Amino acid sequence: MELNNILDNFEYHGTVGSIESFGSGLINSTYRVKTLEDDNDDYVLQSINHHIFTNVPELTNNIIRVTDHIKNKLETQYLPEELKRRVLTVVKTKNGLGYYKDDAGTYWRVFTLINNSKTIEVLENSEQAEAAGRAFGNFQGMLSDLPNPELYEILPGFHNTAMRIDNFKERVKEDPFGRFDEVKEDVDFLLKYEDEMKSIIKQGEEGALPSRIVHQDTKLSNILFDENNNELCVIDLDTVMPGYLCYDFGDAVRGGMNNGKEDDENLENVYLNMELFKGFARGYYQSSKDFISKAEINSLAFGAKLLTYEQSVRFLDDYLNGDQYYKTNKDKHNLIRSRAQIAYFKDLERNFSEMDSYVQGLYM
Ligand code: GN1
Ligand code: MG
Repeated sequence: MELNNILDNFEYHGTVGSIESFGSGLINSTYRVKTLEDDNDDYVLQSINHHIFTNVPELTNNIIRVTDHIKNKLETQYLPEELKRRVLTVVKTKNGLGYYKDDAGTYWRVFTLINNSKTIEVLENSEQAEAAGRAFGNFQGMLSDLPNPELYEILPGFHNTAMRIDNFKERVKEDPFGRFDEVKEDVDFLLKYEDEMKSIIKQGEEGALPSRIVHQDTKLSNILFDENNNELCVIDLDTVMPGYLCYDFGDAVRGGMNNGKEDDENLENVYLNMELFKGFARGYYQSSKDFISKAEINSLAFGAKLLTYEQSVRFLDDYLNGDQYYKTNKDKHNLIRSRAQIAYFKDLERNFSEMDSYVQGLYM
């Protein structure tokens, strides 16, 4: 399908100069559209993986509600040109919809590209980590008064670790691709933590942790920064849904404060950078202190272990299931990813008490 023709269904302005592959997501495919004129915006064109996000109209509706809400909040603070850098803008189709379905059944959407923004692939210092923490806390804070109705639960039980573990055990039993023998030790290791890892869902069900609107995919590359490394806004809003604060805190520590890569094959590289963690926690504290509860503060450092554990379960589950969910680009990629997450989890275990007391200390 010609990307140019797809784009023509949207209300964009200017002459398309180039369309190039963009970003590093494991689910959707993303392109940057450059327009020739200096005074026209550039755009982000995305095909939505509707095998995963099966209800695209509801997905779109969530994103429009979330971005409109943030826009209304920030309107008094920023002039229009700057406001456009602080929250994503959905570009509608000529029929007024937030997505377009082509003849092949592929769904597309367009956002305005945020001017003079960048992502940070690897944090260089604790100031940057602090900005990242502020960005995610601030995002949660801005959505803490999103009016009813509740957002659509686009991926039910997305970070429901208890459900993930139960599904994983089923998969292990079925072993559809005969890969279990190879991963038996990994499975045994993970299942030792079953009860501990189910505790957050339990606290939620018992009413100890409030359900809130959270981002749920807080990798570092989902924050846009300006040229001076100040946070501008949070992107990739597909999984914004009801959940717990510790999911976002935890997933950011999982992705952004690991000295190694998510799929590092050299496990010696994989460990927590404590200075970055502390910076991140300080930034998160600054933007969450006005709305966070005591029980939620207690859950934050644990969230790092939880999300890392869950991610290793998810990667291993996909490996056992023949690699159908995550894009992979080498043999055994999901297994490599899962083992890197297990190694990181072990390091978080070692560092847990220092992490937890540092976080608790901030809110004292
Ligand atoms: C997926 O596509 P991307 O990179 O934004 C996944 C996250 C995982 C991440 C692991 C909807 O995110 O939950 O943490 O890969 N998103 C979905 O890199 O499953
Ligand atoms: Mg994502």
